[in-house]
Amino acid sequence: MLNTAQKTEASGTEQELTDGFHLVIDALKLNGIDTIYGVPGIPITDLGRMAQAAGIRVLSFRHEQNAGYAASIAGFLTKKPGVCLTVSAPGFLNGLTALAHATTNCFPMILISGSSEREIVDLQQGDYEEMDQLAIAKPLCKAAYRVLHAQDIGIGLARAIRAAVSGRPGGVYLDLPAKLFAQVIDADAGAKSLVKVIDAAPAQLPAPPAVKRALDVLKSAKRPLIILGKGAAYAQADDAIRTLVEKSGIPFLPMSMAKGLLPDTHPQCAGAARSTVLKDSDVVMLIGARLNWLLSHGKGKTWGEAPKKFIQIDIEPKEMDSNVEIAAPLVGDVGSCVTALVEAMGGNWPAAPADWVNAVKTKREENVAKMAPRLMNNKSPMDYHGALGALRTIIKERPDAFLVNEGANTLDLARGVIDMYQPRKRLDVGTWGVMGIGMGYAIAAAVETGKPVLAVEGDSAFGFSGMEIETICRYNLPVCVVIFNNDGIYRGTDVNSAGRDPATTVFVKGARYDKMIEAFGGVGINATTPDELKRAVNAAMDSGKPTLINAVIDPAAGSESGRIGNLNPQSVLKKK
Ligand code: ADP
Ligand code: TPW
Ligand code: MG
Repeated sequence: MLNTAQKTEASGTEQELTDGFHLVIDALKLNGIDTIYGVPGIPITDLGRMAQAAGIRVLSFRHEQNAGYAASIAGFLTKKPGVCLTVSAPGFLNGLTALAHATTNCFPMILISGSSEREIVDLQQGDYEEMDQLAIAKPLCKAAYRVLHAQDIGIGLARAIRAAVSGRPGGVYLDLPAKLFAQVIDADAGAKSLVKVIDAAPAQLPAPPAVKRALDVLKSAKRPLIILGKGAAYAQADDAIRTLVEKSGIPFLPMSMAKGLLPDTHPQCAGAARSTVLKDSDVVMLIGARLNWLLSHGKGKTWGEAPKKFIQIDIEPKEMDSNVEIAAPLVGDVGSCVTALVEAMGGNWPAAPADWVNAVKTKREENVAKMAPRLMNNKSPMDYHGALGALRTIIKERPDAFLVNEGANTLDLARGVIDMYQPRKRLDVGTWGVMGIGMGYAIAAAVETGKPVLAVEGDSAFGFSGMEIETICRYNLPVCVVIFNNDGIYRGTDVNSAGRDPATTVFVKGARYDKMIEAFGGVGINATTPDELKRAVNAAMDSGKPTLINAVIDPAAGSESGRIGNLNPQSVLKKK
């Protein structure tokens, strides 16, 4: 820090000085935060510049929401808080959706926002971009802090980091008013004020009686099932999880972003027998997965008539009994809990009941065989299965590539069709089913890991973050975006019965999204058959060049709301 501090003459003695800008940067660096996603402007323009000069990677986006989504998924991938940096009021609000998203999805993220002068804001005297940001952020994140004095920057950032990654991870807001950045203090005092967070996410071990209870319930099962959620993926306890699954011999079902924790082709994977295992299982062990809407709240038709017992591993004690009774709660981090289970199982744990294991296997093979011919069709315009059949092969051949995925039909069908082989490679809409994560996620995955990214996007989904293809080209990232262009949301065939404007769910017919990326020097390709699509994606992945492929999908191929049409209320009174 001292080399960046200014020297001044003060009453004849030389004093090393530092300021808020330097202290923020030094505090980030001290805590190993080496990447910032954001949009520059007052009052953080110089912060971005200086951070870049100090060796931090600062990625400038076209919209804060996309920078925020990038930060959130960087947090998921690295277990360090992803940092998003925004300007006051409107920039802050643009980033806030992503902060709430991070909290909802249990991803560690810090939204650092500049803000206007407290004295003016608090008296509502109309400052430039005036807004009480701290108050607005509070209900939407795990914790929110404001730093008013340069000597508190170190402790403020330390609190933000610890709040983001400890316990259940989530979003944290850090408010830095404009005046703070230019505050000058003694450099030595500044250096001493910085805090390197020690053991930011301490291991949380389950109590031995809770481990025993869980194993007793598991042992009593005739039709056991393990469900892996994105909390299990986040934990990076991959070996321990594999050992538990294989030692127990129990079929496992990965939630969307837990796909690849064990390969989808693993003999115990029940992904292709989902409805059977949910309905017929009698004991279900949840590992880092909530019984929220994505699992029908643990009750109702999806789960069948027979009584069920749940074992739940989660770091958040309040998650237990959130929807149904949890017979064996195991509160702790996934790594510690799974390791404790494996140890307590000992050397002669009984094999999972063979009739159940075989029933699941048979069902799964039936479903896979049913799907296979649909994936090989070479229709033009393509249907979803034909196009996804091509992409499925690409991920099989390139298992270390990331798959970013959003849309409705484009999401639901890709999730089912594209097998994943490695942990944390499938990144998608998450708990909210939100559209708009696509380009932010793709950028962060490439930046954080250097690995190639395939983003499979509905044409509507892409539109929410599409301008970031300029960002992808600017940083020359190995991202290949495939747009499933069916002329609209769910389908491109809707007609407005009043005849004036286009229907609400349709877009320009035959749009050529591939032309967009050409404006920024990227490669644009129009693909009308699965073979063309496969060739184009392989070329993009080989070259690592930013590429956008417009995959022409039959506008009539999709269904309303994809696979969650049951959640879509429809009027029985509407006029024909
Ligand atoms: P999915 O959508 O894949 O079903 P959820 O987001 O609903 O997964 O659930 C993830 C759960 O994992 C959350 O309840 C969260 O508290 C928990 N979790 C996150 N990280 C850890 C961890 N390291 N150890 C234990 N539980 C965790
Ligand atoms: C932030 C509502 C869910 S899915 C979707 C929308 C607008 C787009 C589906 O069309 P797409 O996919 O992407 O072309 P396809 O293959 O079915 O045609 N705003 C936000 N989030 C959500 N989820 C919506 C709106 C929605
Ligand atoms: Mg579409």
